[in-house]
Amino acid sequence: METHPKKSHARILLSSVFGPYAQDDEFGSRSINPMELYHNQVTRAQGSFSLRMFHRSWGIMMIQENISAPCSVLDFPTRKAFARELTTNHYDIVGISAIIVNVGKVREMCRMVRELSPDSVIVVGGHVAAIPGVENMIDADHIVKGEGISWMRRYLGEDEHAPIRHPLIVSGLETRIMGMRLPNRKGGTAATIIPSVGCPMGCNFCTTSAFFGGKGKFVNFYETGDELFEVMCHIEAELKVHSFFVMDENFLLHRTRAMRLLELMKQAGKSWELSVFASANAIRKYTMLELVELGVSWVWMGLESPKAGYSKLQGNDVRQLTRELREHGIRVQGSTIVGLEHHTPDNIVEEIESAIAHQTDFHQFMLYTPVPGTPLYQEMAEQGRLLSDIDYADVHGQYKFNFRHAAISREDSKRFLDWAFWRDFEKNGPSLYRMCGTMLKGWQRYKDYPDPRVRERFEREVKKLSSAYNAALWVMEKEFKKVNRSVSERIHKLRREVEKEFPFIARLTAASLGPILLWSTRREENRLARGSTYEPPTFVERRNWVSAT
Ligand code: B12
Ligand code: SF4
Repeated sequence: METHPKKSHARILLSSVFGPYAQDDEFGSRSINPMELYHNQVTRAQGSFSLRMFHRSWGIMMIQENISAPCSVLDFPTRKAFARELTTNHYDIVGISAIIVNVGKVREMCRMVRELSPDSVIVVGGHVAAIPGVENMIDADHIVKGEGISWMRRYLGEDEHAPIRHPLIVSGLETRIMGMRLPNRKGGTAATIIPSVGCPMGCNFCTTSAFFGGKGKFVNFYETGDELFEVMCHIEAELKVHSFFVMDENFLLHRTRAMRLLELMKQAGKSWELSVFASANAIRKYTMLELVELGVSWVWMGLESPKAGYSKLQGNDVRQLTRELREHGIRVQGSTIVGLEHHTPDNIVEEIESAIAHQTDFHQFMLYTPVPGTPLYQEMAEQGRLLSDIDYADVHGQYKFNFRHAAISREDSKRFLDWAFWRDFEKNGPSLYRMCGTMLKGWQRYKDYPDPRVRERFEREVKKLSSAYNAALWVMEKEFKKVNRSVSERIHKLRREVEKEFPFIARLTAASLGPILLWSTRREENRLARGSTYEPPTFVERRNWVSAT
């Protein structure tokens, strides 16, 4: 492969695509597609109870940390900020990171680089690279498919097999709920760790699996529990965290690594909390006690549909599994696909109801979407079922089908999707309430557990439940009467239970903080009704910069 003539002396800018994001514009921003995880695809129908937060662009942070060239990361710029960065600093290489929906922004950013910094080499990476014919849509010099750290190291003439250094990443930013911004306390938010990219399960629709090699393949940054433990200890010390958001598509699938991590955690007395993604078959490789001792407190699990035949769900009663996890204090985020091949207008309501009956703490719904690069996309293309006039900005699974479904129209796909979100909210209540229920069960079950690491973790969690969350329960109980009286009664019962466990503090906070939260919740409801949206702030971070000449 060709290397850059300046090798590690090349000055590099790595940028994510420009905002604002939560608006409709000609570059592909969509109001339905904000730069938010929960409000975009999980709690979007939950009004002021929706969990709002931003996440940094970890791919470019990982690349920056693992090269020795002088490098700036520009995250969530405006077009103006991107232009300013290009003109105030000279860059030999401009790297742009994007996913498929943002191809229109990449096109514009390439145009801007050619105009404002004509000597720069343009490198585009991330999922956008999977679009067939992307080289004719954007004016870039290199379009990188798959893992980017090794590519960039090769391009700079560096050792692509050198160990991976992990950047310090605070997982969520500017978290808000019920109209309140949570305080930005050091260590108050989980740290993100990224043990691998890709997933060997190779589900036909899965874009992350396909992008990093497909079935049977993935790229491991940290092979062993020992390596992972070392990285986590470092991050714990620097960021003062106990809690980790483990960004690995199927963390529990790698049992040897996870069990070694547990062994080391026990030896060192680490009372860590892990939020993980895992498929049902992988979770079933563990006993509940192993999961609890490993600190697993939140699991993102694909429910898809029991009739779809995905191997990860084979032989698993996922509803029973969800119940069990929650009884052990593990919050479950379910993910259901709307518009699978076997769905029809006659059976889809029943399928959505069945998904909702899992009673997960959070529930993501996504349209079945053939995304470029996946086996599903290939199959649909071969069958001539892809709709040709759909803007890539609308291919994200939260709007309408981008293919001809055998039984469901494009318009109806959106109606069913929106209904699924609403129905889950109406029947199961705000996710914050559901989480509180799971936390209480965990505390009740494990408060006297012999392992002090486990007790300490549940004690940490329950502190929030016995104070601020109980005030939130008081508000949710009041406000939810308008939506569903029986859920409001269930919230009331839970609040009483919390107050029985913590008679003084829980009542005191409900009485003192409750009215303030009620006021901020109603104010937020009004703001949302007026169309208010949230945007992430811009970040500029420089590394090896001083040594640059
Ligand atoms: C965190 C995250 C987000 C964050 C925002 C991140 C950000 N700042 O942009 C939030 C929650 C806001 C978000 C939103 C959305 N997301 Co998102 N998100 C993720 C998630 C979970 C992790 C991304 C990550 O950091 N991975 C780890 C890093 C290391 O991997 P990476 O980013 O792929 O980077 C590697 C390579 O791609 C490459 N690379 C990346 N950039 C560059 C740049 C250069 C120059 C080079 C050389 C290489 C390179 O090198 C990196 C290291 O190997 C992924 C799923 C996943 N597991 O990756 C989905 C994912 C990226 N999101 C996805 C989607 C569809 C969305 C949404 C449209 C929501 C939705 N409806 O699903 C919105 C779009 C918002 C918007 N307006 O742009 C899809 C992308 C699909 C596709 N093929 O384009 C993914 C893959 C999820 C999925 N499986 O469907 N997302
Ligand atoms: S198990 Fe999940 S991450 Fe793995 S391929 Fe299937 S959908 Fe993708």
